[in-house]
Amino acid sequence: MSSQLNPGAQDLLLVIDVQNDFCAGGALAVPGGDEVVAKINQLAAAFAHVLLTQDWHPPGHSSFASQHPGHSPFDTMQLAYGAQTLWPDHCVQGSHGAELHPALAIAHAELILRKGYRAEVDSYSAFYENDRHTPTGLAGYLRERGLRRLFLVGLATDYCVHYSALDARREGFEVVLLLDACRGLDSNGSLAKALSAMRAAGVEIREDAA
Ligand code: VGL
Ligand code: ZN
Repeated sequence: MSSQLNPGAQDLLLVIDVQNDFCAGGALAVPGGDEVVAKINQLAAAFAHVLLTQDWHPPGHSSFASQHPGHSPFDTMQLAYGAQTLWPDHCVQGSHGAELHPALAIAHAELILRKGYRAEVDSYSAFYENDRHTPTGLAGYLRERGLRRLFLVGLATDYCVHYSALDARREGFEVVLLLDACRGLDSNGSLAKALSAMRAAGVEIREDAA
C-alpha cells in the first residue's frame, strides 16, 4: 500500500502533466497514460502536500510542428535556445486537451503550476524552461514552504518527468521517482536514456510505489 511510503511534513508528491492530451485519445497520447491516474490518486491520499503541473501552451506555440513548414511531429530542430523536439499541437490553453484528467481526484493539492506558456520557448521541466535558464519559480516556492523531498509521478517519464527530476536534483532537492505511476513516450530510446541520466543525477528510482 502507498502508506508504506510514509511521507512526512517535508515531502511533496509532484504530479506531472496528467492531462487529457497525454492520455488515450489525446493529441500527444502517452501509451498507457490513463493507467497512472488511479495509482496517483491512491498515492496522493498518503501525502499532506501535493502539487500538480499543467503543460499550458498558447496557440501557435514554437514547439508545435505545425509552426514549422517542412517539419513533422517528433522531428528535432534548432530554435533560438538550442535543439527542440517538435510535437503535435497539444495542451493549448483553455482547451479540453489541456485540462487535468477528469478522474484525477486530489482535492487537497495545494498548487497547480503551469508551464510552457511562453510562445517562443518550451518548458518540459517544472523548474526551468527549455532555454535551461528561465526559472518557473518552483524551487523558491518549495524552499519557502520547507519541502525538501519530492516524489515524482506522471507523464511523460522521458520528457517532463525526466527534466523535472534532473532540475530538482540540481536545485538540491531529494528526488524519488515512482516508476509505476509514470508512463513514457519512448521515442528513439528516450526512456532508457532518461532513466540512466536520472540515476546518474542521484534520483532514487522505485519500480513499485505500492
Ligand atoms: C511533454 C512533450 C511536450 C510532457 C510536454 O509532459 O512530457 N512532452 N510537452
Ligand atoms: Zn508541451
